[in-house]
Amino acid sequence: MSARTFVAPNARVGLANIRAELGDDAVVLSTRPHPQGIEILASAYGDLAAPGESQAVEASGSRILSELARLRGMLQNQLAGFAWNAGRKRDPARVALMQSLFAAGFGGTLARALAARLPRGVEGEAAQRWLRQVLIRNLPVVEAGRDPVMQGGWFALVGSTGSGKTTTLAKLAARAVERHGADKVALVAADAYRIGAEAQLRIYAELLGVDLHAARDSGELARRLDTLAAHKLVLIDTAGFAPADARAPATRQLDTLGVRRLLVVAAGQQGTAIEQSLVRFGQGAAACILSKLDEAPQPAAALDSLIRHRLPLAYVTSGQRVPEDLHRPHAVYLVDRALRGGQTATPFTLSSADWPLLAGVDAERSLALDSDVAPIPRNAR
Ligand SMILES: Nc1nc2c(ncn2[C@@H]2O[C@H](COP(=O)(O)OP(=O)(O)OP(=O)(O)O)[C@@H](O)[C@H]2O)c(=O)[nH]1
Ligand SMILES: [Mg+2]
Repeated sequence: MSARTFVAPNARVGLANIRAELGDDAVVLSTRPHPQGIEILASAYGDLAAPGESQAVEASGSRILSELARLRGMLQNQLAGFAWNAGRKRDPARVALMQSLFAAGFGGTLARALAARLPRGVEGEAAQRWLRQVLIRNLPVVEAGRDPVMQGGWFALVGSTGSGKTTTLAKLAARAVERHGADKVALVAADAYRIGAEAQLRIYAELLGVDLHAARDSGELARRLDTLAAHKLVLIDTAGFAPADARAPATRQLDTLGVRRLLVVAAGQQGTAIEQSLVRFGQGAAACILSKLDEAPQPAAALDSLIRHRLPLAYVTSGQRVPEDLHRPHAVYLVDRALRGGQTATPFTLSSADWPLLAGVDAERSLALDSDVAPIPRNAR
């Protein structure tokens, strides 16, 4: 085995030199500080198991190779840790910005994009203020006076099961009755799947004194809509599906009837579920309504998806009361709420010691820690 010593100002440059000279799969054998930065002992991967160089490798066969692979992984993890620490020293503001975003629950795509745009020299509190402003500016909220629902038309509330479509529809209907009068608002129950869906809507229709119609398929809906031309606003309640359900994209066919979709997304869901919902139901939607904000300690994932998809947010809902718990969205409030979510301490919160581990440092130690963790009580399994 032939090992070579590399001296570089930092781990990143050292690694780049090693890769250039010994190949991408070079193995780092040891590192230590050097007056000029860092000294790295490395070997080309092929050299490790070169025939004749190491009889021990041949003799012990796969056991030694797997041990080498383990060491290689460990060293790579340590180098990732060096890179993390080097990055933190080189660009602490960018790293802190990404930490704030991750802690709040924003995703990697948006966090990286924002960190890359942080102007040079903006640090500390100023960097956090910059982040807040950028999020506020980029959150697409529908301005007061441009609310598509109150301007009138045909709207269908679509989205995942239980996201709050029917309750939100009732809240919107109540608002529209106040604005246009009960005779100008009609509801259509187009949820032909869930037992009791029409009955739930009928209760709201009776309370508000508005017409209720039922439509079991798109043909019936088209015919029904033809008869409702005199109404300023028609709100259509649709069946909820899981975003992965094959029937979910069919809700987009409503567009062909001249119906505009309002995507109802529960703010407290996992980022992946929100993203799926936006992709499967939300493409081409008129606007989004963020529901159940009261149940969302970390609504950042929802804001993240809205920002990336540029889907305008028309309303938020924050409780079960009809019509009280329906509000116009305020970007400042929502962004502050999302960033504050990163300060909530729970067992899911990352501590500063976790960040380098995430970057891969000292993977061995983290594995060893497993045995130190207190046993999980039986009833919590
Ligand atoms: N905490 C809270 N609960 C809400 C909110 N909006 C709706 N809910 C509740 O969520 C539950 C489901 O609401 P629905 O309006 O029936 O949801 P949906 O999307 O129509 O459900 P499906 O038709 O079954 O897909 C009900 O118990 C509502 O009272 C909200 O903003 N906050
Ligand atoms: Mg419903």
